[in-house]
Amino acid sequence: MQEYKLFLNGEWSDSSTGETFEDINPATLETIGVFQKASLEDVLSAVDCAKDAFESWSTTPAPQRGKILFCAARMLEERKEKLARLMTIENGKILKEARGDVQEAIDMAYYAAGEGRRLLGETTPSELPDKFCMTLHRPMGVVGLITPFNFPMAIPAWKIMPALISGNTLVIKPSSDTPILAIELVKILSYAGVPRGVINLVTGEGGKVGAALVRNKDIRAISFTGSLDNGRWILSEAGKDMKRVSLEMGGKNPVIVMDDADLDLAVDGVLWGAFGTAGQRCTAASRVIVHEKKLAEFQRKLIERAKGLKIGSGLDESVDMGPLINAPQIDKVEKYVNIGKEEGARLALGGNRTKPLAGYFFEPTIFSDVTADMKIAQEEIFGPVLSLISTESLDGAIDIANSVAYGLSASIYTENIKNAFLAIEQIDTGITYVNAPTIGAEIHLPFGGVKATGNGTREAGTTAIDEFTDLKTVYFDYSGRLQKAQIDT
Ligand code: UN1
Repeated sequence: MQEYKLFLNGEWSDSSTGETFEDINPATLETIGVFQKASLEDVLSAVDCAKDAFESWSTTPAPQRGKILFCAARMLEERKEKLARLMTIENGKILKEARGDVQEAIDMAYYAAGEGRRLLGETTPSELPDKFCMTLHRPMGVVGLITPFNFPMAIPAWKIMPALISGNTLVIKPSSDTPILAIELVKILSYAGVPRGVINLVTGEGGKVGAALVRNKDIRAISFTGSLDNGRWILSEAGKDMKRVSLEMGGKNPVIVMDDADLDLAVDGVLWGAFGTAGQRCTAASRVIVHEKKLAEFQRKLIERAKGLKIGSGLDESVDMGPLINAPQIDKVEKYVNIGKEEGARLALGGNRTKPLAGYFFEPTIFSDVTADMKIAQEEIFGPVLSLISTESLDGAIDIANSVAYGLSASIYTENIKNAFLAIEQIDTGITYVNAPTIGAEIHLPFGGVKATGNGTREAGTTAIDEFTDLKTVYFDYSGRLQKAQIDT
C-alpha cells in the first residue's frame, strides 16, 4: 500500500503523531493509499515554512515565477494520461472527465504562468499637473487553500497557480477523499522548481486541519471550495482576523428549456449537465424548467436517453457515469429521493442504488411533476438527481430559476435572441449559458456565484489575481511643490 506524506519545507514527512487515514476507490471500495493525519503542530510548522519562504519568493520577478509554472504545465501535460487514470481510481469520475480535470489544471498552469508577464495595474491621469497615478498588485503573504473532492486536480490548480504567480506562499489542504491528485500536483510543482517552503501540503480532517489554517494568525487569505455550512463558518471565523476569504460553495443550477428550443440539443445538454461527474459538480444541472408546450416531448426524449446511460467503473471507456464519492454522499442522495417521493413528485426514472461493482453507484434519477418549492428543487443534492418543473412563460421560468438560495450557474435553451438576453439579464447567477449545459466553465473567465454560492469573489480569469493580491494605489508627484487634490484644481 502506497503511503503518502505531508509536504513541509520541501520535504515529505510523517505526521508528528504518526496517525494516518486511508483513502478508498469509490467504485470498488479497495483501499488505495495511506495518508498522514496532520496534527496542529504540523499545521503550524507548514505555515511557518511558508512564512519563511515568503520574502524570497515574493521578490522573485513574476516572469521568473512564471517560468516555473510553464515548466509545471509541460510536466502535467506529459503525465496527463497517468494522472487521469489515478484520478478515476481515486475519485470515480469517468476517464474522459478525469482527462478534462487534468486539462483544466494544465490550462490554469499555462494561464497563470502567462500572468507573470502581465499582473496588470492601471495608470490614469491625475487631476493635478506633473503627477502620475497608478495601481499595482502586491503579494499578500501566506495563503491557505482548502479544496473539495469533486475536481481533485483542477480546483487545487485554480487556487495554487494564481496564488503562486502573485508571489504568495501557501499551505494547501485537499479533501480527505481525494488527496492523491493534489499531492501529485505539489510534487510536479516542486520538480518544476518551486523553491522549498513556498508550497506546503497538509492532509487530515477538515474540522481540525482546515480549521487550524482558518484560525492561524499568520495566514492572510483563505480560499475555500466546499459546502455552504463550512463556508459560513470559515467566513465568520476568518473575519475575526480580517483575512481575505474567497468562497465557492453550492449550486441549484437551472436549465430553462423554452418552447422555441432545439429539443434534441437541450436533451444532450441536460444529460451532460445533470449526470456528468454523477451530478457531483457545484455547476451540475439539478432543475430543468421546461415550457409546458414542450414538456411531454422533452421528458420522453430525456428519459429515453437517460435510460441508456451506462453505469460502472470509470476506467471502462464505454461507461457514462461512475460512482458517488463515499457512503455519506450516497446516503444523502437516497434521503433526497425519499423526500421527493414524500413531497409528491413523480419518480420518472431511477431512484435506486445499483451494484455494477462493490462501490457507491446510484442510478440516474429523474423526478417529474416537481414544483419549485419542493425540497428536491431547493436544496443541493450533489448527486445524479434531476427535477423537471413546468412553466407557462419565460418570466415564470426566471422566477423559478431565482427562487433558490444559491446562484452559481444557469442555462437557457432557446432559438429566440430576446429570450436569451432576458435570461442573461434576469437570472441571478454568476455564470449563465445560452444553448449549452450549466457545466464546462473555461479557466480564463471568472468563475463564481451570487447569493449563498459565495461572497462575491471570482476564481479563474484575471479575477484570480484579485483573489490573491492586495492592490496598492500610487500617487507620484514630480512637480516639486505641494499640490492639494480637490483644492488646487
Ligand atoms: C465545481 O463543480 O466545483 O464548469 C467546478 C465546470 C468545471 C468546474 C466545476 N469546469 O463544471
